[in-house]
Amino acid sequence: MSNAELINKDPFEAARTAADYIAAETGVETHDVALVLGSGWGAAADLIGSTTATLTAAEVPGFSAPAVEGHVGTIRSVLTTEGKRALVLGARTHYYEGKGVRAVVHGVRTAAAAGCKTLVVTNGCGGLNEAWSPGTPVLISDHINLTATSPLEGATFVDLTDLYSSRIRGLAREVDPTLDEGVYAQFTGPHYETPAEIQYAKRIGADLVGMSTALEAIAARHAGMEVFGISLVTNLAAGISPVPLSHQEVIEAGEAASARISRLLADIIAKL
Ligand code: 8IG
Repeated sequence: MSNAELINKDPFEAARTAADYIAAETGVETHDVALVLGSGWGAAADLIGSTTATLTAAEVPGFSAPAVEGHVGTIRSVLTTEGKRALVLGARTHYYEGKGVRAVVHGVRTAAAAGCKTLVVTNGCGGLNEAWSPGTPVLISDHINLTATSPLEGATFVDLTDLYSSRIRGLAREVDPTLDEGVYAQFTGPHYETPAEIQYAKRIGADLVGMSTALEAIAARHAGMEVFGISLVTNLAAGISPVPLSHQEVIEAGEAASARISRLLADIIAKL
C-alpha cells in the first residue's frame, strides 16, 4: 500500500502501524517525548542526548522524504541525559505539499501511538515584531489557524484553551528569562504573505507567521499530548522588513542561531 493509501484508509491505524515499525526498528517500546524539528532547528537533537537509532523517514509507514532544503529527513530515537526516550521527527509534511491534512499530522499521531505524552514542536517563521531580529527564538503562546481546515473530522470537539502549555512555557523561561512569546498564525503557503496579509495578521493578533505547527498542535491535543511550541524568527515578515524575503536568508539565519537555540531546546527538554 502507498503512503497515501495507508493514511487515507484509516489515519489512526496508519499511525499505529508506523509506531509499531518504529518500536521494532529502534528497539524502544515506548517513547516519552516527541520533537518536531523545523527550519533552523536541525542541530538541536544532537544536544538532547545520544541517538540510539536513526531511521530514514521514507522507510517508516506513512512518512515521506522532506520536500524542502534545510529540513532533515530522518526519524531518530534519542536517549536523553535524564533517561527519557525522545522521538525526533526531522521529516515534516507541510500542508502546501498537497498530500492532505491527514499526512500533515501523521508524524504527531505516530508519536502519540508510540507513547509520547509531550510534543515539542519547532519551526522557522516570519516575525511581525521589529524587535525580533532574524535568529530570535520566540515561545508560541497560542495560534490562529488560517488554513481553513482541521486535522479532526466529524463531530470531534476538542478544547484548545492553553493548547501551548503555560507550564512548559514557564520551564522555558526558567532556562532563558529573556524569551518573548507570541501568537503564531499558520498560513497555507507555499508563497510568503503579501504586506497587506501581514497587516491583516497583525490586526487579528498574530506575532509570528509560518506554514506549519497549528494543525499539528491540534492533532496532538486531540491525542491527549501536552504541547510546547517554539519558533525561530528567521526573517521579518513581508513589508515589516525593507528587503524582500528569500529562502536563502531563512537558511542563513537558522545556521547563525543554531548553536544557541539547540542549547536552549536541549535545556528545556531536560526540564520536562
Ligand atoms: I522560515 O515569513 C519562514 N516561514 N508564511 N511567512 C510564512 N512562512 C514562513 C516565513 C514567513 N518565514
